[in-house]
Amino acid sequence: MAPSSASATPTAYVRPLIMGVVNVTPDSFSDGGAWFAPGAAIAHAQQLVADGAAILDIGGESTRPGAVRPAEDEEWRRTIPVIRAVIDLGVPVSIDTMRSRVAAAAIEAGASIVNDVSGGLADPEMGRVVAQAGVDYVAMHWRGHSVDMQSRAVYGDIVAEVTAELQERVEALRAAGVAAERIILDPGFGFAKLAQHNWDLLRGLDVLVALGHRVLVGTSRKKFLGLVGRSAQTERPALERDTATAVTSAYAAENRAWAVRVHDVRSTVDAFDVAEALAGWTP
Ligand code: PMM
Repeated sequence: MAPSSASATPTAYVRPLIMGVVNVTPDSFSDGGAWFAPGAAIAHAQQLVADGAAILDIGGESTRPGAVRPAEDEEWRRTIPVIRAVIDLGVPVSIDTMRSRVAAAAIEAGASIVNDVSGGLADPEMGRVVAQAGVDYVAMHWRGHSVDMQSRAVYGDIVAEVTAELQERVEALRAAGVAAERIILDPGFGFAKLAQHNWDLLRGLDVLVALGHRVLVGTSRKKFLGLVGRSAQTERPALERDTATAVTSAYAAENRAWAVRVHDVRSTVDAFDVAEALAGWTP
């Protein structure tokens, strides 16, 4: 008897890396400043690694819609001591910053990835600093600072526009000397995007992946995940969006994302385990 499709040859499944978020901020939308004290941030980073994070992303600036920027020295004070403290946990450390001087200090402290939500647009020196250091660089899709970014959430074809705008960033970064293989692209969920834009962008993730760069997906706890189903009437609070995040993480994995950036690592580990079991993967 011919094998049924249910027992067909396992499909190739590549498990994305999980980047665990450590927001050293008093005002992040996703965790309300729970990790603002350095000791709390360090303990949280240890827990994320124990849970399965393969990268730690340390940030000192909240980018929630409407957020006001901290001064550069304040961002430095929030992030650099935490990076120094977590650098020996055994996973690569990423600095979430739009400022080249904070990025340079973080690299000096041991960070090997610069995660810039502005894709180099906020600080003209960023490309040069990253090129000189030879580190990985996440270029996220961005249309301006958080204080008024939602006024720029105007698109015809969002997938095509985000892809084209990221391609422009790649060209600018390469012109600044950043090696193509160091550039990781991120569609920037929630940044200058309304709820429907985020769904359209996630559905079109394969278009961005097809550019050939590694792709990072950051849907974790974002507002559009709090507006689905029965909770659409009353927005679900950020801390109750981890199951929805695990589902979008699994979708990102199916569509060959390189990594997902999440706050709750355990639920995304679960989602990836389930996807692997379905794909017939055995350890
Ligand atoms: N989102 C936030 C912050 N940094 N970095 C990348 N690369 N991608 C994102 O989607 C992203 C980011 C905002 O979320 P947070 O304040 O909870 O960290």
